[in-house]
Amino acid sequence: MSAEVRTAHFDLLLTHAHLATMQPGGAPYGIVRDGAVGIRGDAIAWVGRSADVPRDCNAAQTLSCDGNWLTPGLVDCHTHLVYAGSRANEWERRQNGATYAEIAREGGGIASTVRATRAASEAELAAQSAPRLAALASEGVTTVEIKSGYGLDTATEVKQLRVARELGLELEIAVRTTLLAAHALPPEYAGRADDYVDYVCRETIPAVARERLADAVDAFCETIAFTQAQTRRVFDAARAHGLPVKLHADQLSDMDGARIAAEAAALSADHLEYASEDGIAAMARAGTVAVLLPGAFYALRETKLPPIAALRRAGVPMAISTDCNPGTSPVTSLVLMLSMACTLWKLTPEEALAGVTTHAARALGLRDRGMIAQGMRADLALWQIVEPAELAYRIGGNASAGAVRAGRVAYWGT
Ligand code: DI6
Ligand code: FE
Repeated sequence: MSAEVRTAHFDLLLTHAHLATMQPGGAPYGIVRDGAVGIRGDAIAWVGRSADVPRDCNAAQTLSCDGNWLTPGLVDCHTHLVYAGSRANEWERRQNGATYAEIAREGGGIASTVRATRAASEAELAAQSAPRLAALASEGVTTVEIKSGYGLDTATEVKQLRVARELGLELEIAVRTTLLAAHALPPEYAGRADDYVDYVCRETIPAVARERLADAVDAFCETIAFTQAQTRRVFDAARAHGLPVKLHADQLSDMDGARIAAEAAALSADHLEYASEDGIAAMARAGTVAVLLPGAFYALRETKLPPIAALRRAGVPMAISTDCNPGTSPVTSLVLMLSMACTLWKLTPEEALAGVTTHAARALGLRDRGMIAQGMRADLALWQIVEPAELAYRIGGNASAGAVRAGRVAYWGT
């Protein structure tokens, strides 16, 4: 090792920002007042107070944050944003008294989105989905998970995943993809759910794994979707192909989904309104993250609160996400979910912010982001706010004043 002291070099130096680093164990939000962040390549090389920036450092570009707040780039860890068509018409019928079940019997609901998604070309699907991803990105979101699940045949599931990956490259957002072929029963398999699960395990999962199009596999375990045994078969097939799993668990009824997810060492169990104490204890032991989805809770007028106090007591990390989908959560603002999580469920503003940063990253198995710390990926969001709680306090409007993605300035200035 040379003892020579080298001048610090940064490709980008951000100064005069209050930092909500979200590093645990210290000040609330991991706050550093009048802080600075030095970035080299796509990673954070230095974090500290502006006054302590090495005097002899050379920075290719320096930007003052003018006393605004920097947080980690936000992570939306559960979306279904690649789909075709609209369900606004069905929603209007529901407002006028039709029930979800009636609409489903007439071939609406998930089936109508499946028809539109199958019929759309890759270019049409991308064109319809891009504004949703762009809307998230305009509010400081730097990583987005996108699920398939509106194809329900191998070719269309592959098309959805490919479009998701392409949109990430085009819009320069980090996209993680999840195969959700076990989302609903396609019409051609009506009455033959086990045969469809066979097909998913024997054809769809291997095809998607071969093309490396998915980072994880998800399933919907529910009375109106797939049974516990079917869910376990999907998980076994995913494991056989080296893919981690996640689960839509206990959203509408207690299916013991939290425990099934934990037993499979799932990255996350999502929704969880009806999860049991036993299921939560199993999640804590397995290190499975709870992904809570206030948009779906709100849009479905759900009255059963997710078991926040029990999750907190058990020490299960809670992530918050949009669940962006055309049926139960037509949401394209992750920041709005902070308000809903705090107001509807009494999360603290600090828990909510951890839910869209540190814990959301963990729900995707990503250890390189979700925190402002040396060595982390340089994904940062700048906000024109006076304190971090303002992110959850505001309802509407966009306080985003800048974003850095993998070390590159994506936008800057309001
Ligand atoms: N849970 C939901 O709330 C959505 N999917 C799921 O697994 C519903 C999706 C839709 O109605 O299109
Ligand atoms: Fe979902």
